Amino acid sequence: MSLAEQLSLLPSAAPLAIAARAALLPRFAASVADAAPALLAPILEQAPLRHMVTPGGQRMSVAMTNCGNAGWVSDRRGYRYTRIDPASDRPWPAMPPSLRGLAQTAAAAVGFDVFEPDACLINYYAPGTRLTLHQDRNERDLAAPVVSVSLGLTATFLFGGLNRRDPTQRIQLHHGDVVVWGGAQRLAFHGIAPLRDGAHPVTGRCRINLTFRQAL
Ligand code: MD3
Ligand code: FE
Repeated sequence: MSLAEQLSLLPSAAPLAIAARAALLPRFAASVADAAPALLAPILEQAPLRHMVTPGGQRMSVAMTNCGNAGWVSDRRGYRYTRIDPASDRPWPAMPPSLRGLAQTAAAAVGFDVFEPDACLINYYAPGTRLTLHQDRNERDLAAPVVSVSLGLTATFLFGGLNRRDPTQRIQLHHGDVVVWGGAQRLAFHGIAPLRDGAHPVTGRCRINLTFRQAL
C-alpha cells in the first residue's frame, strides 16, 4: 500500500482552532478526497477551468470554475456570483450531493448547524500559481461560513487579519484537509503562497481547492 493510501486510512486528527469560529479539520475530507478527481471530471468538462480577469485587467494565475446554483466570476466589470456560466451561457453544473454534505458536516463540526451552500468555487493551482491576499465579501450573508477542501499538492495558506497590512500566519494545507471560516475571521485577508512543484498520487502535479459558500 502506498504511503498516501495508508495516510488516507488513518483517522483524522483533532480540529485545530484558528479562532472562535474558524478551524482546520485535518484530513476531514479523507473519505471523498481520493475519489474527488472522478467526481470533478464531468464538471470540468461542462464548465472548463479558465483564467478569469480581475477588474484591474490582470489575468489570474489560478484557473477557476464553479458548480452549484451560483458561481463566482470576475471580469473587467467586477466580481460577482452568477447563475449562468458566461463561457457556455448555461447554468453551472450541479454540486455533487456528497461534496455538499461533506461541507455541511464540516460546518456543523465548528458550530454552524445550518449551512446551505449554493456555490462551490473550484480553484486549480499548477506549480508556481499563487493567490494574492484578498477578502471574500461578495456573498450576500457574511454570517455564513466558507468551507474549503484541499486536494492534491500541499499549499501554504496565508492567513492575515482584518487589515491588509496585518501580519500573516502560514498554515500548511494538505490533501483532504478542510477549513471552516466563520465569525470574525470571515472577513480576514488570506491567500496562497506560490505552489511548490511536486507530484501527488491523486491529482498529479497540481492542487485543487473547493470552497463552498452561501452566495445568493
Ligand atoms: C478565509 N481560496 O477561493 S481556501 C478563495 O486555497 C480562496 O484556493 C484559497 O481564498 C484556496 O477565495 C483559500 C480557504 C479560505 C477560503 C475562503 C475564506 C479561507 C477564507 C474566506 C474568508 C476567510
Ligand atoms: Fe478567498
